Amino acid sequence: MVIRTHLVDGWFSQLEFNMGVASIKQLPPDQGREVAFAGRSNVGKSSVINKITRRRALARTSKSPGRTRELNFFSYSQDRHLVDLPGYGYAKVTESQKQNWAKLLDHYLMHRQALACLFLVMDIRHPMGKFDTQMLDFARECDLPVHILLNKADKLSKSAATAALHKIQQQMAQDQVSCQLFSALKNTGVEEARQRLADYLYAEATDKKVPR
Ligand SMILES: Nc1nc2c(ncn2[C@@H]2O[C@H](COP(=O)(O)OP(=O)(O)OP(=O)(O)O)[C@@H](O)[C@H]2O)c(=O)[nH]1
Ligand SMILES: [Mg+2]
Repeated sequence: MVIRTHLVDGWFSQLEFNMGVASIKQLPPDQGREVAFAGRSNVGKSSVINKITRRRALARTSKSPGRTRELNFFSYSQDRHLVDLPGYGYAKVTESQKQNWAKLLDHYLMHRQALACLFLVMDIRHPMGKFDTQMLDFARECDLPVHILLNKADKLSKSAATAALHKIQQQMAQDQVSCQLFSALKNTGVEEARQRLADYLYAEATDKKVPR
């Protein structure tokens, strides 16, 4: 399904940072629809969000891992959110902080009705790490669609990047999981991801249903 470009442009241009959530009780009301960006620390989740929404500095990025420390909600309205999740695998935090994040993330992923799709960002050079696989297993159990972005595709030759994509696609030959190449640096795959994100967030607005 294709939502018209001018609608998508309008929606994404109006997204605003809404809140950073550090504990379960701070979560905004579970209504409407949202897409969350998950992935290992430093894979480029925040950079991907900025590229897809064509907003230079909507989400804060950093060269050093561990930049995003809360669930950051970017909202178009009370009913439409993008969520930038803290990266998993970030070592330089205390054990109690790690447990706190894990608890919050587990709760969010398990109970959030508004969550329409998980955009799982991986570094194309090191895809399918332990946490990625856990996330995919979990999503399958909950019937939650996942769109995998193999980011930093600029770090590989075109043929190596395509080979990596095909390998993952073969492994992921199941419903509810799709996969694409992406480079936040070189703008690879932006349109495809943008359209997919718009479908999950806003399909209702055009009276079409997205799978869940
Ligand atoms: N070469 C290359 N570098 C990228 C790409 N996307 C992001 N980066 C770089 O990777 C680093 C991390 O980017 P972030 O977007 O902050 O990553 P993150 O996953 O949000 O990190 P945390 O919030 O710490 O988990 C930055 O130095 C980015 O410039 C890409 O497609 N190609
Ligand atoms: Mg980040």
